Amino acid sequence: MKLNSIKIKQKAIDLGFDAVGISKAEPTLKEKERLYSWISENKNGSMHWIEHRKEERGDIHKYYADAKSIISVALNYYTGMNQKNLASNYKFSSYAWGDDYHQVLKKKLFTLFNWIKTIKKDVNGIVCTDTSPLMEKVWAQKSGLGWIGKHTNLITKEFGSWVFLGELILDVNLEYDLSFQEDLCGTCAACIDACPTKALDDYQIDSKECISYLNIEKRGDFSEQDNSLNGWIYGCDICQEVCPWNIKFSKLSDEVSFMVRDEIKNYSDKDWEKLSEFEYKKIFKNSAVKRVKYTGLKRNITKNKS
Ligand code: B12
Ligand code: SF4
Ligand code: SF4
Repeated sequence: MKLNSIKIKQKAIDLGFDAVGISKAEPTLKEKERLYSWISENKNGSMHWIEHRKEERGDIHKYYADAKSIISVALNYYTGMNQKNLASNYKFSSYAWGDDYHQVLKKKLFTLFNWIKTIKKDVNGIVCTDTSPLMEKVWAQKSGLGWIGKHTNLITKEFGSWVFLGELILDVNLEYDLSFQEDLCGTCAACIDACPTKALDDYQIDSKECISYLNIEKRGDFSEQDNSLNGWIYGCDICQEVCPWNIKFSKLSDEVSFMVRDEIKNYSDKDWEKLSEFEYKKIFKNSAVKRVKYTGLKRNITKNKS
């Protein structure tokens, strides 16, 4: 069998990905400039890891010199439920209700990569999701999966923005998809208006103002100046919940590992307030919530109480 884009895309869908597209690894000069100016305005806050590897983020060949093709995948995580279905007023973003997406996507991407290697032995590549130094939304758009909305997330026409992104970068040429050219936000500004901390400004986010940054990425204690978390103790979904593309086009995910864990669904405010480290470790085994550690989650609960 000869390796070609149609077969790769079919295999990705067979493995459970909801969308897949392929783009040529080429310079991203405009996006690099925007990234650099975003960093120079300190919109990354204390996420210095973005700055430290900005050259790779802005130039795919600085990250992987032999890169020829980028296979972008999206995996839908919409469970059909929202915050109103949870017992507590302390809110977890739905992206963290189930198993850690990094593990779920990487497993599927490695399976895809190994399958490709059975067809073409000498192909080399890198599997990425979230933590690798590349602009995933930019590549997803170039691979034709959707557009970057005013809330700065990648929106697909088929599933809205409740999708995780991942990539398989290969050192071989393939046939490429057309990049997604349209901006289907139009005159809508629902996300900008709904953001309680005013973190959004037309296609850009000031992370320092964003609740998701404050309760996940910010280390140490909160300062007087830090925004209210508005009840969120892990992540924030507000700008995505109000997006008409999510309201109209969300579809239930087939991925059972993303379904909400019982404790996240049923725990009361009191249960979260008296959460022990032992319980924390048990509830959040293989969960993205581990990123904040026990002390981080307790810090977020305390900030919401005060
Ligand atoms: C840093 C980071 C964050 C930061 C900053 C978010 C951000 N929007 O950049 C914080 C902690 C706030 C965050 C929060 C969230 N994140 Co996050 N995050 C990342 C990460 C690791 C890097 C993103 C990055 O490079 N940002 C820097 C900016 C400059 O890059 P960019 O957004 O790609 O840049 C484009 C736009 O900003 C725009 N732009 C910039 N300036 C200008 C100016 C003009 C005029 C225009 C038109 C455009 C424009 O163009 C840039 C490039 O061209 C990615 C994974 C990855 N490796 O890409 C995940 C990622 C973006 N996050 C993800 C998720 C799920 C979230 C949350 C939804 C989680 C949650 N529920 O709490 C929130 C969403 C908050 C929000 N409204 O964006 C997903 C998004 C999936 C999707 N459908 O898009 C990603 C892709 C992870 C993944 N693998 O699935 N995240
Ligand atoms: S995640 Fe929440 S705080 Fe951050 S931009 Fe969206 S609505 Fe605003
Ligand atoms: S809420 Fe409106 S402006 Fe914001 S991303 Fe969705 S369609 Fe675009």
